[in-house]
Amino acid sequence: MGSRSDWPTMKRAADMLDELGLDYDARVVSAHRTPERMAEFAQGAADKGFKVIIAGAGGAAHLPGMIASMTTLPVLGVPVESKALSGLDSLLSIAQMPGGVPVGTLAIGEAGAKNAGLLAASIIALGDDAVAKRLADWRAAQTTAVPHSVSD
Ligand code: RP5
Repeated sequence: MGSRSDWPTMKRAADMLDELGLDYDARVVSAHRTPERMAEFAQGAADKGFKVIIAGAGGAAHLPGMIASMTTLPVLGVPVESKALSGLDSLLSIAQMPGGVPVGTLAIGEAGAKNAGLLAASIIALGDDAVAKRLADWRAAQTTAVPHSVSD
């Protein structure tokens, strides 16, 4: 994430990964405040064994796109809700990547972070049957938990 202040949002992704039993690193890597840290992380991520990168940032949110420019790992971008523009700035900054460097963009805020965790699990599940089973069980439990009426 671009700032420690993004953590309350990005923790939703971490919670999801915890629930599905996936390992992760939760790092603060700012595109504009720590550009060298960002480059070192993005360029070395694949060699270090990372499989998916979830990048959350707010405002002029160039972090996901910059990371995606330095790796071919899948990058999932989470637009963090900003004070000035409620995250619309973050969303457009992350979603409107020019053709050639993709960022898979999620919804603004906590729902986007949660779904980024789920989507990362889906990607990992393509090559890991145990993760695929946990993910399928989680989705089934979510379905079962939906009541048929408001009095249930
Ligand atoms: C972005 O600026 C961060 O991702 C964060 O969402 C936003 C504000 O950062 P702070 O000023 O709270 O550190 O880079």
